[in-house]
Amino acid sequence: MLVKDKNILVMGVINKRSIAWAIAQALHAAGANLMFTYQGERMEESVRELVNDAMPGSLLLRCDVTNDAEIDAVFQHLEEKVGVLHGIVHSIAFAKAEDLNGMFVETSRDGYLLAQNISAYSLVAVANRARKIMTEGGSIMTMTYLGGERVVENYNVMGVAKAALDMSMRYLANELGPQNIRVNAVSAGPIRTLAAKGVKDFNKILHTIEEKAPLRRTTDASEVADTALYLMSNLSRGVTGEVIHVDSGYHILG
Ligand code: 0WD
Repeated sequence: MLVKDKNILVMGVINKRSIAWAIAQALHAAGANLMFTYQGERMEESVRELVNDAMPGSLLLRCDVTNDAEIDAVFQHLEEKVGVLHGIVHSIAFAKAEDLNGMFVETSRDGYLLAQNISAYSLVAVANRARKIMTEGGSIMTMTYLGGERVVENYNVMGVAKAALDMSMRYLANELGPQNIRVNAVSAGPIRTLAAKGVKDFNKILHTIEEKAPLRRTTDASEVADTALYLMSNLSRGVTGEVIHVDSGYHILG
């Protein structure tokens, strides 16, 4: 009954390993009515196949989050087809591969702005449209990482983008609270996905978690998904502006 019949938009599925896909599965199993966005033509077929197989009939909309017209079109479509929106799962980030290793000090202006645009500003852009159709209150969640709180080797420009994302989440939580729209973030431990492929020495990072994290194991996407279910549901009704770490406890270590 947690999210039964709630209309929730899931942004950021690219394949079956995507964290957004694990979240979608948990929400679907709990009876939510899901809608999906995909980045562009290149992704359309694989996302469509995945969604149609598991959740036939789900609305699938194209949305490159760097494009305001595409974001507008998504929410116009949702208003017409669904009417009221209850939740958004924002699980989108991007940085150029060359900016995810080497020296942060050498980050190009382009690379810096691109990471901010896709990984942080997109949450603001989406929330601004969403609030107009979240007429019964709502829950917006995004995905963040420890590298936005402290220096994590090689995370570089993405760490700076996550810091901006975390703070955007808090400003949004403060402004949208009076409308009973809650905004939170889940800080996941490293999970092997396509996005993680861009991070140098990812295996080494996983190994460190297994060795040092309080739970002595890495994070599974299904663990993130269960927390997302909580955030999308009424169980978290008193929680906003929060970063919940689902990382086997690794963030408490100095
Ligand atoms: O270890 C990890 N995998 C962690 C991921 C640990 C902690 C946080 N996260 C975050 C990521 O930073 C991201 O915000 O979780 C979120 C989801 O990441 P994921 O599930 O690990 O990665 P993936 O399955 O690749 O999905 C991210 C997708 C993109 O994939 P690529 O591989 O192209 O980066 O975000 C989407 C795209 O589908 N995306 C866009 N969507 C719309 N417009 C855009 C865009 N311009 N750019 C990327």
